[in-house]
Amino acid sequence: MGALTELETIVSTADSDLRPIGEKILKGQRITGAEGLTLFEKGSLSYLGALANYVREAKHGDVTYFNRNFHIEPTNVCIYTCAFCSYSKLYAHREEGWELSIQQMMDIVKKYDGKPVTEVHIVGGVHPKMNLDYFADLIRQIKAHRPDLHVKGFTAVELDYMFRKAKLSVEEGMAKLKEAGLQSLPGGGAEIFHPEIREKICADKVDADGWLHIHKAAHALGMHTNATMLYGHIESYAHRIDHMQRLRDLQDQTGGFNTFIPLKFRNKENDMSDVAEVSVVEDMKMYAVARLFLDNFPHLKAYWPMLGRQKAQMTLSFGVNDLDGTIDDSTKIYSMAGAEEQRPALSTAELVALIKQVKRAPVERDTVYNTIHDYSNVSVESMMADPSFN
Ligand code: V47
Ligand code: SF4
Repeated sequence: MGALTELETIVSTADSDLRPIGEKILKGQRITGAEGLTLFEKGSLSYLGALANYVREAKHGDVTYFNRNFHIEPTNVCIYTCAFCSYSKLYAHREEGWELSIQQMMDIVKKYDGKPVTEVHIVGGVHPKMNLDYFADLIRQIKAHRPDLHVKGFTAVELDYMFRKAKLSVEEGMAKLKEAGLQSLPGGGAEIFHPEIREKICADKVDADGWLHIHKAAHALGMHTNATMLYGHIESYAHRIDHMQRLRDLQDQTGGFNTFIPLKFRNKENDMSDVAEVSVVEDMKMYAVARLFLDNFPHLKAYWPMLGRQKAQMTLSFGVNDLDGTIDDSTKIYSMAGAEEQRPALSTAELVALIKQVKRAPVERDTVYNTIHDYSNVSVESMMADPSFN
């Protein structure tokens, strides 16, 4: 039996509430919020996986993207008090945290001189003294030193604070950073948009409308952005669907989102340590429903430092087509929250091997998904022996 006929059989023999949803997906039709909720509540892992994999392969075949990147975390001092955060130190206790000068951040950038990285991802706490001019200066210096390095930086939470402090509108602030050289926005700070949950886990930072406004303004300037969702804590499936619905609606208007990244809540060393982490089955269901519901998002990413390498490999059968990057042990956000990877770093050869082990086609991309190199026909052994991939 061919793969599609097999899937048609799975769909036609499914329970009466799941069958019509599967039929819609096979016809390429959009599912509703209520149908998304039914998938979460009633869909078996195998049903969701089969459908999500069908959509993934229809969009991307076996192609699985990664990039060569590193992070800069300017500070973990933060004025906010998100209950799930294991990373931040309040301003009053800032001596326990770190605050990097522009020089120190440029030294990190210079460490990569001559290395084939294509992206720097800048993200950190909201420090009251690191303002818009400070970061515009940093971006200018990075671009002057290395014009080919794509600068992806600052969550909507950091941007909201910077713009308000500078007394600029969102549109003016974004234009200023774009002019300095900022090219795209990461997806952080979204957490769960619904106020019922947001008020409990991160009441004091930018709300859903403010987050979406910042991404809309970036899209209007031609910048691409990502979106995340922090799942697996005190939210319900309905809150997850509400979150994805708001993203899908904005994407219908702008088309500016590249990637959706579900982030699994980790419970170490934070004020929500009493909340149990969800199972691997829940993780895979989350990816699958995201792939099925967010029909207008081109890419679905599993951030491997958070999940660990083996679960990241599994996600490639549940709708995911991107694993993020080499990272080079340059981020602490997840290791501090108890993520699997305590010193996240993968060489290009290791990432390619990881993807090939599950029979997918590894493709190095730039930040906006232009292909840099297709490694499908390159042998892992030859890459392991080549220092430029290690
Ligand atoms: O918004 C914080 C999350 C995010 C915890 O755009 C936690 O390519 C789990 O958004 N358990 C920031 N998650 C990081 C981020 C990101 C990461 C990788 C790639 C991209 C991209 C964006 O980290 C925060 C928050 O949701 N986070 N604490 C925790 N205990
Ligand atoms: Fe600050 Fe971000 Fe941590 Fe919230 S998640 S406390 S905004 S560093």
